[in-house]
Amino acid sequence: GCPQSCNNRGNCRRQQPSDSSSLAASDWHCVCLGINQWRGDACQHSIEKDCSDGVDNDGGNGLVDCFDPDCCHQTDCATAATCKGGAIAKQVLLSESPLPAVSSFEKRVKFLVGKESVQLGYSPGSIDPKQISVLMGRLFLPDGSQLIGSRQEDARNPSAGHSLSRPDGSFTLVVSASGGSGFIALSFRRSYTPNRSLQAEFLLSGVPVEHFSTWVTSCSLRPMRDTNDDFLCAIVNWFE
Ligand SMILES: [Ca+2]
Ligand SMILES: [Ca+2]
Repeated sequence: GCPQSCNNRGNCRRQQPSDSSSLAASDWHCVCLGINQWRGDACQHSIEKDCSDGVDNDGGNGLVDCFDPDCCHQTDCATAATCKGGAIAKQVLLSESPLPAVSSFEKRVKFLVGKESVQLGYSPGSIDPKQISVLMGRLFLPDGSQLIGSRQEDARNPSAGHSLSRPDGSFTLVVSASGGSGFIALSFRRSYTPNRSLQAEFLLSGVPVEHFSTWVTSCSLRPMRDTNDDFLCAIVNWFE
């Protein structure tokens, strides 16, 4: 059945299984009642309903109006900085001329960096082509909101530039673990009121040595504010 019986805020539906032998729990899902009232896999979270009243309507996440990702699809917030997401890598790639079939990793990921691309503010020479990695992840708030408009960079190498997270919370960052340390100081910053930002930083080590590898973690990072709530969570993959 559905998680927490949809908390009586949704209808439990079963997807037609694509494979008739599978009766996995994930075949069941909640269709939340009402439009823009509840979300989450068990309809357990309310939504910021009014995006211009100066009030945190969903009461739980501390983010008011255009600071709340719920509001980013509303016209009230069309120009808000917190609703500005980064470029989508696939779309940038489509505007590039195709590469030769055999190209180095550096050549294949180079398109991610540039004025019209995913990673902004890059100073030439700040990424060592021999140490290049691409970091991908998604950012969520504890209530399940996908966090758009977070700014990521390697705090140990800020001249390599930064990227912005997209409407689905995903981000991409090109890094290089040069300088002998092998560490990346992955830093996140995102406004959550007009004067305050969520900030988090954590050290990543063990940049993969294999040609392609994945490193997944779920983390709980704490913001610089007076609460015990974990605010950001990222799932991070390395590709090299
Ligand atoms: Ca509001
Ligand atoms: Ca809110």
